[in-house]
Amino acid sequence: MSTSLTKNQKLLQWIEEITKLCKPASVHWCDGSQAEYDRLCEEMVKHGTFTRLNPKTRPGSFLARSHASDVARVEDRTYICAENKQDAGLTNNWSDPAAMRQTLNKLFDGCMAGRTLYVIPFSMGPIGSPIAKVGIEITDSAYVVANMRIMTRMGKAALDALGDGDFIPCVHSVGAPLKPGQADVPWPCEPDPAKKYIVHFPQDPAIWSYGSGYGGNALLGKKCLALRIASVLARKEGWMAEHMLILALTSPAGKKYYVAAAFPSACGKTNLAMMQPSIPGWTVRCLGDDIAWIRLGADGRLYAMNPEYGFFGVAPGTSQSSNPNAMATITKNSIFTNVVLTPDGDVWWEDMGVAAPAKGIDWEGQEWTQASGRKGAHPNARFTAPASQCPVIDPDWENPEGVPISAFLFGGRRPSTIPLVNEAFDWEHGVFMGSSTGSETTAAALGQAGVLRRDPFAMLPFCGYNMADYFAHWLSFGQKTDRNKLPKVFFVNWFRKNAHGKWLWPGYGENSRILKWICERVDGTGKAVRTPIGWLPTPEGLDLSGINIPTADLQELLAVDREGWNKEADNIAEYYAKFGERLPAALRQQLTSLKERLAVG
Ligand code: O2Y
Ligand code: MN
Repeated sequence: MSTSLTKNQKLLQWIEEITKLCKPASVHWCDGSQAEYDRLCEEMVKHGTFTRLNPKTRPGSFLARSHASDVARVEDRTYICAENKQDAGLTNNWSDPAAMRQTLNKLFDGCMAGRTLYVIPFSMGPIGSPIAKVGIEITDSAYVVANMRIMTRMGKAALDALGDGDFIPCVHSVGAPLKPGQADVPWPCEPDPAKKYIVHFPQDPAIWSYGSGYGGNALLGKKCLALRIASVLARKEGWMAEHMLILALTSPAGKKYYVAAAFPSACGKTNLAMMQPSIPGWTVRCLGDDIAWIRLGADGRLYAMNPEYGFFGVAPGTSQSSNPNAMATITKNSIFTNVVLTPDGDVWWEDMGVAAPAKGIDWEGQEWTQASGRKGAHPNARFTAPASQCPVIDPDWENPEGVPISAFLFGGRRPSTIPLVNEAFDWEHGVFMGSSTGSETTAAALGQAGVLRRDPFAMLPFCGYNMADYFAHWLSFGQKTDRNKLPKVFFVNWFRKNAHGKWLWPGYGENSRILKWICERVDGTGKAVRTPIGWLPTPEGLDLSGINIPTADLQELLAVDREGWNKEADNIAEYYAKFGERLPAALRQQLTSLKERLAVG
C-alpha cells in the first residue's frame, strides 16, 4: 500500500520523522490483505523466522522460535512516563518524560538500518465503532505485522476509518540494526535485558518499545494501547479499560446473561471465556478472553466490548479437556511461538493431552525427547489465532455497542481462606473486592511458590496511572447511574485446597455451576446467606446434581474462616497503607466495616 492512500498530514509527517530517525532500508505500508500476509509469511519461512506447519493437519499455520532471552513481557522494563511521578503511582516504573525521550532518541537513531519499516494502521474495536481507537504501529518486525493482523483489525480499513483524525502513535523496534552485508538471524532482538524499553507517554498519548519482539512487548495494540494507554483515556473520557474476559451464558429457558471477569495472568481466563458448561441446558459463548472496554449505555447499564480481534493464548496446559474450544480455534490460520515441532510438521506442548512425539525440536531449536527431562515448549509459549475461528464465538462479539453486563467477577489463585464464591453487598463493597484481588504465585510463574501477590482488578501490570485514582474511578460509577442498573459483583476462587493440598473444587466446565448461581443472584432467586464477608451460597443454593462433592469439602468451600479473614484484612490494610492519602476514603471504610463485621460474627 502506498502513502497516496492517506491524506492525513499528521500521519504522513510523523512517518517521515520516524523514518528519518530509524533509517530503515525501505518502508512498507501494510494494507492488511491476505496476499500481503501470505507474502510476509513466505518471506519469514525463507528467512528461518517461521516454519510452515503441515498443511494437511494445520493449514495456514506457522511455528516461530524466539531468542531465549525474549520469551515474555518485561514488567521491570515497562515505564509510565507521566509528567508528574505521583500520577504514575507506586505500582508503575516511572521515568521523567524528557529524560526518557532523550534515551529513546539515542536508541532509535539508526535502529532499523538494513531492515524494512512497516507501517501498521490498526483499530482496537470494530472499525468505525464510536468507541474504537485507531493506532499506527511502526515496526521493523514482520513477525509483529503477521501477529497484529490476527490480533487487531489492521490495514486499509483502519486507515480509511482514521481519515483525517487522530491516531495513537506506537513505535516498535527489535533493536537489532544490520550493518551492510551483515547476515540476519531468525529472531533479532536486543539480548541485554537492561536495554529493553516498553515506554508509555500517557499525556501524548504515545508508545515506544525497543529491544523485544515478543507478545505484549511488541504487539502494541494489546497491553500497551488497549490497557495502559486506554485506562488513562478511559478515566479522562468516563469509561473503563479492563483486563477482563467477556462471556455470555444462556439458561435452559433461553435467558442470556453477559459476564465480565478479571483474573491475574495464569488463572485460566481463556479457559473460562470458552468454557463448555457441565450442567445440562446451559451454553457459554465467548466475546473476548483478555480485555474489555466498558462504557455506560443510554439506558444506564454498563456495556462491554472486546477491542481485540484474536487470541494470544498460553499453549502449555491447553488441551481437549482444559479447553476444547481453544483447541478447535487453533486448528488453522494460527501462529505458534516457542512450542515443540513434531516430526510430522505439527506442534506439541506440555499438558496438551496427547502423547509427546518420540522426538521433536524444542522451543530452542534443539532435538528433544521427553526423556531428556527438559520442557519441550517454553512455559509462556503462545498461540495467536483469529477470534472468528472460535466455535463458541458469540454473534455479538463484534457489536460496536458492546453487550450489557449483568455481573463482574474477580478471582485469583487462593488455596486458603477465600470461599468458592462470594457476592458483594453493594457497588462499593464490589470495588473493595476488586481492589484486594490477588493470587498466590505458582512455582512455574515466579520461582517463589505460594506468595500472595496483590493484583488489584488484575490490572497491576496494566494500569497506566496511579492505582489509587483508578480505584476512585471505579467508585465513581456508583454515582454515575442508577445503582440498581450496575452489574452485581462477585469474587470467585476455583483454586481452594484442603489441609493436605488437594483441590476442593473440580474447576473447568464445573465452574458453570457457580455461574448458574451468579445468574440466579442477578435474577434475585439464588439462595444465599449473609455473612461478614458477603453473600455466600447456601449448600442447596448450588446446583451440584451429577457431581460428587463430599459434604465436608463443600462446607470448607463455603465457610467463613474467621482467623484466615482477620489475617486477610490485616494484609489488605498493609497493602492499602502503601497508597497513603490517595487511597479513596470509601475503601478505607470498607476495610473498617469488614473488620467490624468479623469481630461481631
Ligand atoms: O508474555 C506475553 O507477552 C504475553 S502476556 C499475556 C498475553 C495474553 C493475554 N494476557 C497476557 C497477560 O500477561 O495478562
Ligand atoms: Mn492478560
